[in-house]
Amino acid sequence: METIVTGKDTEVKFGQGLPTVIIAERINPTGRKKLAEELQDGKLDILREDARKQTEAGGNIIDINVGAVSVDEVEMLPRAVEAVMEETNQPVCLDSANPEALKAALKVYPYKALINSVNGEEKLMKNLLPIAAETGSAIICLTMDEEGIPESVEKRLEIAEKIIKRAESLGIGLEDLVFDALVMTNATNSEYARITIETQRRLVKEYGVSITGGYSNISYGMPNRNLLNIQFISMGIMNGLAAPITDPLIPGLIQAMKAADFLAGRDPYGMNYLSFYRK
Ligand code: THG
Repeated sequence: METIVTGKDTEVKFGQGLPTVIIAERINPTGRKKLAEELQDGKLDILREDARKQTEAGGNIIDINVGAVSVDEVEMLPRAVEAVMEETNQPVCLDSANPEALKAALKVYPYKALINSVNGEEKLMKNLLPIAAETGSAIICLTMDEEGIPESVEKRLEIAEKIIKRAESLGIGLEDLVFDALVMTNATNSEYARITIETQRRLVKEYGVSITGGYSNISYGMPNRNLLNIQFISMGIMNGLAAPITDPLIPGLIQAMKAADFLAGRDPYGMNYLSFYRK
């Protein structure tokens, strides 16, 4: 099963057995005061630079989150999408829970986008899955619901099953559902990394779906976050991770991913690895 999203003259494919692709996360005002201030002033200079730099660094899909205090996402998300399209041909991932903002952004995006995200909450499934169905977008599905983030793998799988059934009833194919097994900081509970990996393995085994996750979450509160992020992405790649949400500018991350793809049998004969080092 392959998930496909597109930009201008660009197709990005990911799924089991395919090389890992990066959903580039930097366009997000969380923890970035300057970006938040620009968005509040209606400016898009930093956002444009982030789109360009992340593409140059090897980001394959550009996540766009404009959710800051007092920013009207319905107005800002489509403007941000238009700005990103002027800087890069890589497809976009629309990171918002606001159905009106998503609809407005999808209206100005003439290609196939990734929506980020729905979860097992009744209200979200009711509001967001029809938008994915009607626009032919792919959509990230979080394995949580109105009761929060389940600690157990079994409960996360039950929620996945519920979302899959609902999506199927709207005619959304399994290839357009990208599952987020939920990455939480391992500083809080040292089983969290294992729970995420186990959930991913089960989702792949039972449904064959593409897997994503906010991989930078693993290291909150710990020193040398980049090291933990890189290590956890490598572990994910051996265990079915198709498209991590992460920062492609982290030094060494792209190299580690190419190595992990090769070792996980996702880069036959090391063709990508070899061509990376021929450059
Ligand atoms: N799952 C899905 N989508 C997501 C997440 C997820 N979207 C948002 C988030 N989690 C992933 N994106 C980010 C973006 C930024 C940071 C972490 C995750 C981050 N920012 C630095 C900080 O806050 O300290 C600042 C970065 C900088 O200035 O360089 O850590 O889990 N589906």
